[in-house]
Amino acid sequence: MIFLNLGYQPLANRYKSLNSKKKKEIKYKLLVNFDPRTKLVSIKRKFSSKIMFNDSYPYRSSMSKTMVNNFKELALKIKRKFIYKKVLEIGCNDGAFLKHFNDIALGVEPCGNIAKLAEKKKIKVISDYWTKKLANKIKSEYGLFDIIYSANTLTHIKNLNDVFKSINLVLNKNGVLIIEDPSLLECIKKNTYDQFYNEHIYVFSLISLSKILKKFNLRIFKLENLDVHGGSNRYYICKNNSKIRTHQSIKNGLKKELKFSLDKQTTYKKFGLRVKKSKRLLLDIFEKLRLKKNKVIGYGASAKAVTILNYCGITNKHIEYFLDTTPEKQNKILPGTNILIKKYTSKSLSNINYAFLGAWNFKNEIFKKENKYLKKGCKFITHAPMPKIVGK
Ligand code: DWN
Ligand code: SAH
Repeated sequence: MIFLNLGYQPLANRYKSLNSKKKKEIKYKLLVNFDPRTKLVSIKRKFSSKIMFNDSYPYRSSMSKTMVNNFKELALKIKRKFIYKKVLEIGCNDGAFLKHFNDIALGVEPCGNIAKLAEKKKIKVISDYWTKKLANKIKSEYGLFDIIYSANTLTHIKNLNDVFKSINLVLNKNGVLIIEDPSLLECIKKNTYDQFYNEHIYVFSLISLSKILKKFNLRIFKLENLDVHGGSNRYYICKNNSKIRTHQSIKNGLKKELKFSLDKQTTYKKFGLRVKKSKRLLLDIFEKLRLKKNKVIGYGASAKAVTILNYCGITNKHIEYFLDTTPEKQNKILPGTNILIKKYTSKSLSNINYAFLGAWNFKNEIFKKENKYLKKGCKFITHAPMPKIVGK
């Protein structure tokens, strides 16, 4: 059942260079589907990894202290709780997690430019896509792995059958697979419709992921709810016949999702209506500020911001420019909006009254960093859970 139509959207991480500013961008209809049988939420038009992830991919995991700490804390936890000899990460990006294991770590990262950043941290990286062919190659060269980690990556890969068959090939008998992704429950609760875009092919719930894993004789034995990326789930998974016992958090997590009716179509229909209302309210805020000739900029040129702005029809008429700390995004155009992205400096907000919070998932980190300007009256526009202007 299609429950959300986010209109025509460009590929979210395809930032345009200034010389190709006038070139027409290709946009695709973005529809989001709930399957009442499998309970899986996915986008209708699914792109292959090769189209989305290549040597000009701009996303770096280490651009926020929040994520750097998140990966560090998990690494410390793994060191405390598990016995392991080797750690594999699928979608290791710039090595923010694997740097804590370097000599026993192996990373898989298809984007050559980003893989290089991980290699600079002395991590062994294979720059390729996660497939059965690659898993077999890794198995013959490195043997089996005790820990396999993948954050915000497996949901980006169209063929989940291939993903989990490949993982089974390299996971040790009593090994642990840890998957971390935005939680569907939190996304529905907080109206963060921008979690649905071309890279987020699937948004997992505990209900849907448990069903998928059963087919591959894999079992989720523990669930952790995290604050990162607007509310994420960290799933600890083992082979069905592993000695590891299933933790109470699984029962509790399922209960929570069922209580919220995450398995029912009506939940998604109501969400679809809330999203339409959210669009109207956000546009209202921008239109009012524009009519009063207020200067508005954007803060954090995230893929999620691309989705929000393209859905709501917000362009360079409403937002003068964006600020971002990522070198790969600076002096480029935010896809589909004609808005220029400028380099962030610690003084960037000195004459700014209004900034749209594109990196809303890092609100705490950003508010702490910009406390001085917030106190002076700078305000942020945010879209979730419902559009509003926030400040100090
Ligand atoms: O799943 C994905 C997640 C993990 O990362 C990928 N599909 C792509 C990407 O999604 P995103 O672009 O929506 O991620 P972020 O991490 O929400 O992006 C935040 C952006 O804001 C980055 O470009 C960095 C920037 N930023 C900034 O300029 N100043 C972030 C912080 C915290 C800051 O202080
Ligand atoms: N794990 C990091 C990066 C998430 S962004 C984090 O949580 O911050 C998604 C990452 O998945 C990108 O680095 C991308 O190159 C990688 N990726 C996408 N498709 C992939 C595939 N088919 N195989 C392996 N990695 C993939």
